[in-house]
Amino acid sequence: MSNANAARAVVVLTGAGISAESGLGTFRDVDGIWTKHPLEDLATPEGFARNPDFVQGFYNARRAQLKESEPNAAHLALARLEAALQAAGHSFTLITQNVDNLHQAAGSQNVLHMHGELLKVRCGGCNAVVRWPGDISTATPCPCCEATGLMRPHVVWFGEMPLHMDEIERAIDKASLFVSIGTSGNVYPAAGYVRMARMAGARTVELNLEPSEGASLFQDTRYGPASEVVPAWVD
Ligand code: BJW
Repeated sequence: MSNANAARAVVVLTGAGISAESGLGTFRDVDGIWTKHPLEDLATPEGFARNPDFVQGFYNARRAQLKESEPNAAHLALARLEAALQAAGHSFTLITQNVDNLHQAAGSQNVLHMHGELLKVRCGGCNAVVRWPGDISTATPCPCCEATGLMRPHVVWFGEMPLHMDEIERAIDKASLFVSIGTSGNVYPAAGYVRMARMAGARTVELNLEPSEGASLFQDTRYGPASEVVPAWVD
């Protein structure tokens, strides 16, 4: 039994790096999304208010890219780990900053999407969250309140409150093992979770292509592509 399978309460935090080998771009790497498009225009409520069609077009393009993507060996390894831990009566929580659905496609069950989900849209009027109905423009009416012009991607932009905060903090408070995978550690509150986990007494592990911003806070580190280091760590 590996260390991962032996832990009582495992919390895993994932970021864009885990989906890089599935063909989805990261944000801050050399050719990352924010090097091609200014984040102020695409990932803030102010940017959306200034140019909603541009932002909807950006998210529609990422949805099209997601349709062509499949989970890789790292997503599959985490789904195996969850199944093994649950069979042993232990707990497993997967917190992802990613808006793709590749963890679910790999078979993960307990996934908290703290930055929302690409395949959902939200009404800015009544807050209804619904599955993305296909290409969406600002003129699409809300299926719940029927208001037009208020549908937006169900994602968390800078300055907005991430989702599932209470559930995430409860899981980290009980964690015996905290593992961070494929995230640069630049964006809060996720970047603060390793410190929170240390305070809760958890062992901390970083699996990433290279040391993240918070690398010194991790007790174990393994660097390399997620499709190699994650299965090697899990199995
Ligand atoms: C590989 C690999 C391979 C590559 N294998 N690895 C000053 C100080 C502190 C905080 C703030 C501050 N000023 C403002 C803030 C708050 C702000 C923030 O953190 N800003 C920072 C820039 C400083 N945060 C917010 O506004 C958040 N809300 C908030 O704080 O609310 C208030 C609050 C208060 C108290 C408690 C709780 C909340 C909201 C943040 C929303 C982020 N949204 C985005 C867009 C989502 C929608 C979309 O996808 O379009 O989320 S931005 C973007 O960054 C996206 C990601 O989820 C997020 C994190 O990026 P990630 O995943 O780490 O990707 P990269 O590209 O940075 O890193 C990839 C890593 O993978 C690298 O390390 C590579 O090496 C590695 N890698 N290939 C393994 N094959």
